[in-house]
Amino acid sequence: MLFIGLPKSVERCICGASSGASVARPVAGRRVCPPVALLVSHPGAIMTQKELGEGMIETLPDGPLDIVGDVHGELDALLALLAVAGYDEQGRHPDGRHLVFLGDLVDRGPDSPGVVRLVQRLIDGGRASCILGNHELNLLRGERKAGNDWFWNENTAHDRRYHPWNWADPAAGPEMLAFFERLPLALVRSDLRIVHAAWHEPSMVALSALPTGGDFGELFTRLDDDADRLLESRGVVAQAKHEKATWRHHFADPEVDMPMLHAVGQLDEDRQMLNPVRVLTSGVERRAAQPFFASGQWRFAERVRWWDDYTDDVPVVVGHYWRQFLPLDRKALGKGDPDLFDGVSPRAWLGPRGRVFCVDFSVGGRWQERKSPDTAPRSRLGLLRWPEKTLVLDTGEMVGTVGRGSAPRAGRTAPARCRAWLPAGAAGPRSRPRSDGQLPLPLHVPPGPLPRPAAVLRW
Ligand SMILES: [Mn+2]
Repeated sequence: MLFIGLPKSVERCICGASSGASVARPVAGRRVCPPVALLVSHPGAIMTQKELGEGMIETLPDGPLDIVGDVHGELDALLALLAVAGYDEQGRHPDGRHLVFLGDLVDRGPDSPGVVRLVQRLIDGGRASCILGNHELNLLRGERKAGNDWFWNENTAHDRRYHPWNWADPAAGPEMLAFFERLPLALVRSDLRIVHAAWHEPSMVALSALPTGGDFGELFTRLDDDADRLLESRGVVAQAKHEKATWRHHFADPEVDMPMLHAVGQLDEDRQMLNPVRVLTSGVERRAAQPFFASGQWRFAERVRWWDDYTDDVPVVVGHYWRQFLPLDRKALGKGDPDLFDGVSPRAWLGPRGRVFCVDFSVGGRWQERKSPDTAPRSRLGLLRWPEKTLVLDTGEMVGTVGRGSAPRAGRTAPARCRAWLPAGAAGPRSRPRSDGQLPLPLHVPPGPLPRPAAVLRW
């Protein structure tokens, strides 16, 4: 088991939920609050003799890294990015760089099976590492979610909007799931932490207190079941059901004047935060102040900027959150929740000490951009160079990041804020005025047409 930089004990409720429970009894050497003590000591949580830490958190190799954001089946963008970044057909880099994939390789885009095959081949060749994203986890759990019918082959009406796409070979399904099963939840070394959505110390501690088998999908389901039992015993489920009763026929109607359902919001927050695998792969959520409509239904709990509470020395790199390299119409992408990056430069390190970076630039929405072939895509697939801290994008742009390592200042919650950093319709970062005065602007933007992906790399 490997936990770098974790404290021996915590002085607050490690579930992180807003229940306000006090620190109570030790479990597996950690001090945890009563609900989590109940959760981790529940017989249903014990699966096999294997320790959870084993295979969940792995060590990054030494040397320079190229950390690639969520690919979401966009194979051409990935091939273009690798070519731009200087990788050869075998995934070798002249400077010995190592690729790290942040998870969410699949769904929505035109060639999820192709992306998985490529990344698997890079990993088998020792050229790359990859962590588990929530989209891979959905497949491991057997969940049918928007954009993942390429795997299930059920030709669902909802997913026809993503066609044409390459379907998974049903015979290759088990092998693909076995590949996802081998992916760790986090990768660490002394100068870096890599996780798909959130580095949330209480969840890390909770994971370390749990015994498990090697099956993430099964673990996830058991953690959910345990959380449900706990919340039922506390009456939260009954309260939420009562609240929902009046509105149950209106949850998919964006026009209805939906009131805030507080118990439903609390239940959603608790279900998210009591499952540490959920927190690491899909982030920290809290009861919302107001209901909002997103991805086809009313919601009462929202994602929060967990990085605003991250004050550790070791930087964290994540994907998952739909950052906008150029301003995008979030509503058109089905995202009705508040934009966590509102007013923050897409090149900015996040949090009070500028120690967190998100490398997801919304290429998961490119399937929709492709429907307007005359318009250049505004989404990007990007990689973050470490330790250089520069961004390389599939379009050939290379830009610096800003705001890392700034000292904490009173009253300053997010570094490198710059409102409306690019007006809608503006050209790329070349035209951007330097507003932060801290780090260099674009290092290099190649002239001429964009690189042709498939012609450069063949796999
Ligand atoms: Mn994700």
